[in-house]
Amino acid sequence: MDVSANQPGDLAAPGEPGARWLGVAASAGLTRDDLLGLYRVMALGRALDERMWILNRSGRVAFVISGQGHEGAQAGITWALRPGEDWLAPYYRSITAVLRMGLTPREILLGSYARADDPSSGGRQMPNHYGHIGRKILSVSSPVASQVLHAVGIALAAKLRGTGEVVVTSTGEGSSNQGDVHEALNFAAIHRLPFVYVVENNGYAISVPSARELPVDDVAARAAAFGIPGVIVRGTDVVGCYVAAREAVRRARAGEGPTLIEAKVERLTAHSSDDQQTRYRSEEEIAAHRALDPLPAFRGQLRAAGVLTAEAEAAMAAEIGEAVEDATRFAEAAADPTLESASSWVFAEDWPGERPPAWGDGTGRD
Ligand SMILES: Cc1ncc(C[n+]2csc(CCOP(=O)(O)OP(=O)(O)O)c2C)c(N)n1
Ligand SMILES: [Mg+2]
Repeated sequence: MDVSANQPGDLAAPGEPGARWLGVAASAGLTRDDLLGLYRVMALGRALDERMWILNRSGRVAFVISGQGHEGAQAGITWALRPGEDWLAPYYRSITAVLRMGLTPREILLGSYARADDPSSGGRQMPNHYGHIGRKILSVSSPVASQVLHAVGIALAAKLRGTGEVVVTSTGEGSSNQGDVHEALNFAAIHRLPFVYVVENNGYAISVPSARELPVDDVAARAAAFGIPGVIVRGTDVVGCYVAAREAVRRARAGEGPTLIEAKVERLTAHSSDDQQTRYRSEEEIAAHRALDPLPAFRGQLRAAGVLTAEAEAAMAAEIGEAVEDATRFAEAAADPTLESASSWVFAEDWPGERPPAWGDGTGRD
């Protein structure tokens, strides 16, 4: 079910007259501050991601897996959440989503450098396997899609405890074929759990194109099999992503059950720093995908609407540049985990009582 044509955000194609576009955003409940906040988190996600590639290519961090091209969908969707109150079970491309939910650039680069104060795991996770217990960001699971079951478990707990929390998780479209996803959606739909499943469909699973991953055009079509809404949004349509997520979160909080949101996005980099995409993607295709970059598309909309002035844009770029420099300096200078701590928090006896360790946020740490 493609409802994006019926959504206000769908009118926000690049090139629309600015005033009309601003009216569309306003009718979606977004203020100018919201729009600037959305742009800022997208631009910060991009700048930090680009820095990671430089750090990788200069031998400072071992690995990068990128969110470039996914920023619009992640910003728009997570804007419908309450950071610190709702849960996010991210995946390895979720850099913009975790920034929105409260992870800082310093904390993200501590993870890239595998430093002792990395909040995802104290330096034990792979880079870009984001997590922060205190901010309700579940640590990324390397086996793709396994976090979907974890997220549904959290949603069940939220329902049983009546906390009002909503749980959002995302995967790529390739990962949406895992059995875990079907089990999770089935269970979440039966029990009307406060759960939103986001598929960031970038058309590839590493080198495998979507025609070899899926026998249908849209992952959203599968929602019907679970009796839940399946919504398609475009990652260049940040407002449309927000509108879809706002309705999904409203449903979830109202006890009406889960929603599947499929965001059509572009992967603007190789799969990871260990992949050479020119072996399976032509230069023309890579260039065509660049034209669907959500960051300049949203910037153009904000400029045309008079929301992003030249001064505001320059100030934001300077502030973001400084945040990236600061995070790099901070993580570069931070301490590695000690050798003696290598097996800490691995076995159950290291987890006193019910309280798991909270790396890097100053609580419960040895
Ligand atoms: C269970 C499992 N199988 C295989 C892998 C190796 N792997 C890592 S990412 C990836 C591709 C996932 O593609 P998709 O879900 O479309 O996400 P994208 O990377 O395109 O965002 C694969 C096969 C894995 N990590 N876990
Ligand atoms: Mg993919």
